[in-house]
Amino acid sequence: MTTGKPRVLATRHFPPDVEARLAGSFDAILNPEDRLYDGASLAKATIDCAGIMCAAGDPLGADTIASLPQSVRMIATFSVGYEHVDVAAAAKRGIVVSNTPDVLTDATADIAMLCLLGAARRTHEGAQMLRTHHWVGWTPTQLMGVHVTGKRLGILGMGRIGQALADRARAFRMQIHYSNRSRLPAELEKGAVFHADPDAMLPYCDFLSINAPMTPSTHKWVNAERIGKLPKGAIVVNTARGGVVDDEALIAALKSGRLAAAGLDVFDGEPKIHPGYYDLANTFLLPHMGSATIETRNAMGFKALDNLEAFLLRNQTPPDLVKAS
Ligand code: 8YV
Repeated sequence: MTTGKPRVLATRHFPPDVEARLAGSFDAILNPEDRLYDGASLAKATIDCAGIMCAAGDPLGADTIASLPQSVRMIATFSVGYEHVDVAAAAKRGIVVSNTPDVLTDATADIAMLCLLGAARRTHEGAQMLRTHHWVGWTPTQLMGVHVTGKRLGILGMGRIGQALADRARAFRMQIHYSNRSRLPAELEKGAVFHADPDAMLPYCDFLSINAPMTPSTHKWVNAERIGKLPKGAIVVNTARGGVVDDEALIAALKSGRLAAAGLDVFDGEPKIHPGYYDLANTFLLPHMGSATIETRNAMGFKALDNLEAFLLRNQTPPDLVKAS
């Protein structure tokens, strides 16, 4: 039965309130079992679709985009990161792309601070000791971690999430250093030290937090050479994209003690993470939970829908249009 509304395919099972609105506004094809599409099955499933609501990890590279039916006019990703969508290939096909900035800033910055604290204070080891019945009781030397207050935090990528992390870290009296494509105005910089050359920031990082998107220039940016420029015993935090870190180099530095610890929420090739991480006690690892609050996931979905509705129902430019760089 045709509803007369544009057809939109949801590649994933989204929160109930988001799917309810999607189904109200559009002729929605939902994915209640949350099965993963590959490029070929996605192209087949989008026959007669005007829009696709997708998420990070979906296969929307140039090959898939080239094989999408002509009916597809818009891809709205339920994420701020859009490295999974070949925006240039979409533009070539006349397909517009939108993302969901702003609404996940606080939730992701919270998780970055959690990763920082979790790694510094050996919380994985402590929690595991307790839950495996190996806690013999308090001792004066048990699980001594690294102090956070007053230390230097270097932030690679001072966009919305980097700035929100800096705000949180200031409450811990951390000294903020950052590197970004451009220097922030003083009211946003709030006294943080800007490093035009990100490599030059590394010697100042007792903690290094990755808050930069995954691009060809950030791919495996945290490598052995750069880890060597960090102070000995530094801590690396990543809540952006796993591909920004060279896993082999990070794991070697965590094993040798060159780095004290790492707090990671994202991984290259997730969910099949580098097996070397599983047995490393000095890691605090989370399964890509940066935006995982009910409020945030709803807000992301509603933002994706604001964009789809603007373009497909009202013929307007989507408010969060992503342009090919
Ligand atoms: C999302 C994220 O939950 O928005 C992003 O870029 O990394 C996550 O917090 C996920 O990517 C959903 O698509």
